[in-house]
Amino acid sequence: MEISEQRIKIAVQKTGRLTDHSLDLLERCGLKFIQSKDQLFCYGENMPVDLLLVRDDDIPGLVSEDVCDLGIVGQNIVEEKRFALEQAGSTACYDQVFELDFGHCRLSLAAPENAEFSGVDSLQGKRIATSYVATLQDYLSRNSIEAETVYFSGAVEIAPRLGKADFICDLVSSGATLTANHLTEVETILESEAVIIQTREPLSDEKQEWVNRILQRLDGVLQVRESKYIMLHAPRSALDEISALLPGSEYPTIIPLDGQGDRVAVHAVCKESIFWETLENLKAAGASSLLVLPVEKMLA
Ligand code: PRT
Ligand code: ZN
Repeated sequence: MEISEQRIKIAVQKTGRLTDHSLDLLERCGLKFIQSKDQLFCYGENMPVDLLLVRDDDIPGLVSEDVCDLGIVGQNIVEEKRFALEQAGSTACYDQVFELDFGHCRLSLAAPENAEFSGVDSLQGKRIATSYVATLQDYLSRNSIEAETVYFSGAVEIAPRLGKADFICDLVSSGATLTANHLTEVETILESEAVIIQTREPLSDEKQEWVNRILQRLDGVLQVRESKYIMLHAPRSALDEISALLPGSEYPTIIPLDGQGDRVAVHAVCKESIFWETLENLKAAGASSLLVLPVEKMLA
């Protein structure tokens, strides 16, 4: 399959924690793909949009160098590349467009269970193993700490047991890996989730239009995830109280009900979860015939 300059290219992790979520999100935006035999490339069948399947660490570089127009990657990687470039006196050529609400984790410092840690000063003069050298350096210099960073490309959690480091700085999600290695999380350096990044290189009008369309659809997909459509009947006099109880909803639609006196139908999109408690409170405020429906698609 040929890679055309005229088509939008999105860099996505080939195999890893972000892959399934990234592909699922793009499919929900209406994109349909055929994967190449070497599995490094996906051709967009129904839109001029192709995917490059790569290692997550390469994604910021590919977007920065304009090989790809967009990329889906963890903030931890985006920040690490940004700090590394800054520390080398350079700057990244991409912008983070928005957060995608998956791949949540944090970059944290952890200490062996028996180690002394009474705050960031305990790191003074110590050795810290990490794959996130630039982010850690930035954190240490912001806190005026002189410590030695020891680079580990993986399995950072075994560094203290090997006698290679006093502390580690690594990604944590459930904390199970730390516990299994008798390590305790002592400080969070960075909160992270998957984000979409966009090149700063100007695009042709046609490509920019497609990029805007994809970003708008992504935004729509993220918005509907929590959104619910709620319908209820209520007396007109209770509308203020009922509107205030509808979570994350702007401008409910009010429809008169034939032959029902001052009772009206209220329809609203709620951008937050609706719990049983919310329904009970609405009922107590005078609402009846409550119905909550999922939202399939939304375009602002
Ligand atoms: O091959 P490639 O370079 O593309 O993949 P990779 O092995 O570098 O990355 P991958 O697939 O492991 O992770 C991709 C992205 O997922 C990361 O850059 C983060 O943005 C995000 N993410 C979310 C995580 C985690 N959660 C996570 N828990 N990345 C890694 N971990 C690791 C962590 O390094 C540690 O080893 O999981 C372990 C800790 O997990 P818990 O649950 O035991 O705390
Ligand atoms: Zn990686």
